[in-house]
Amino acid sequence: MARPRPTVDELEAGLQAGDRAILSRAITLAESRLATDRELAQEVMARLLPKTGAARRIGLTGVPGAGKSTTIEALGVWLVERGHKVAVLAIDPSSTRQGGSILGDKTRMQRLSALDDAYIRPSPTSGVLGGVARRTREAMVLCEAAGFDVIIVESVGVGQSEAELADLVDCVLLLLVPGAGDELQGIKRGIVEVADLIVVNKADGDAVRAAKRAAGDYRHALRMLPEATPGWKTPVLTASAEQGVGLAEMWDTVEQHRSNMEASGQLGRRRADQQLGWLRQQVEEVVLAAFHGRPGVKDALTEAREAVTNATATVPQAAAKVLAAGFGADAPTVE
Ligand SMILES: Nc1nc2c(ncn2[C@@H]2O[C@H](COP(=O)(O)OP(=O)(O)OP(=O)(O)O)[C@@H](O)[C@H]2O)c(=O)[nH]1
Ligand SMILES: [Mg+2]
Repeated sequence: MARPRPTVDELEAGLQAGDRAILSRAITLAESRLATDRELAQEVMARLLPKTGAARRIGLTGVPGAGKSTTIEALGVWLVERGHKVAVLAIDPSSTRQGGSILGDKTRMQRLSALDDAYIRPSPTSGVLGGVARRTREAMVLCEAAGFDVIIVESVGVGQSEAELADLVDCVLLLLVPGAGDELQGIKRGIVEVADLIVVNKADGDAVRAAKRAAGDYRHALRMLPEATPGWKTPVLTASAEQGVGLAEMWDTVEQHRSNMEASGQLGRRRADQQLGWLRQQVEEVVLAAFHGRPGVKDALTEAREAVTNATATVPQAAAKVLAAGFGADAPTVE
């Protein structure tokens, strides 16, 4: 049954009071397929925008089983104990993943999810509007508006999501595990290239030495790669999320990265690039969808595909026909 929609004033007041139920409601409105819901969410975001942006935005990535959830639980509790308010978001469409969904993770993040100063947002089920990155961005802004000063975005490091992750956050933390001399094997180079901090997890019991050795290997390998943040040498640490070892060092390094970025101006540049990239993407997506929605374009595209496949027209000729179908007399010339 549909709940009555809150007013923009109610949402604003609720967010400012740090009300987690209102926060969930606002995120759901931002993801809604209903334009009126989204407009409401945009309105409250616009009001609160000046109060956002100060949070630590951290991306956590790593192969399945690396210990991301365990790390979030341990680091999150550690941070809350030190007075922080921690929000956890997931970038993955969880429905396609086995066992790793952040909703299932709520049970693995039991201590954290029980805390008043923590907020864990389950991944949206499929069928909500917008790309994953856009949804995460808006959820992040709303969490900041609700007073969360540390936002951790979890992403499983197997696909293309790492570039997307780097585009959302200030600091990418890559979690690795000591493996049989794997160095950079099995890990997509792309992930390593965007990592601002690498942590070799599961450095406990018999694995301590292997973890230290792996950390050394990664440090060595990193020298061959460009810096993820200009002017910052990606540190490689070891930790045991399960035993809570290495958390202070992990957080110190995140803070050092932050100070480094602030001092060099990288933080402002990175965030401006992210915002402008998002702006461009939104305009382009809408323009493209509007073009494809014009009468005649679909048929013209089908014909153009056939013409190109059967070599009865050149590609520019076929493209010109598609544009003419959509734009008529205003069709831009094909270069
Ligand atoms: N020995 C040891 N085991 C750990 C540590 N951290 C996590 N684990 C174990 O590794 C397994 C996977 O941990 P998760 O935290 O669920 O890993 P994840 O990266 O979130 O995995 P996905 O969500 O499936 O991508 C669990 O059985 C954990 O108990 C650690 O520091 N030391
Ligand atoms: Mg997990």
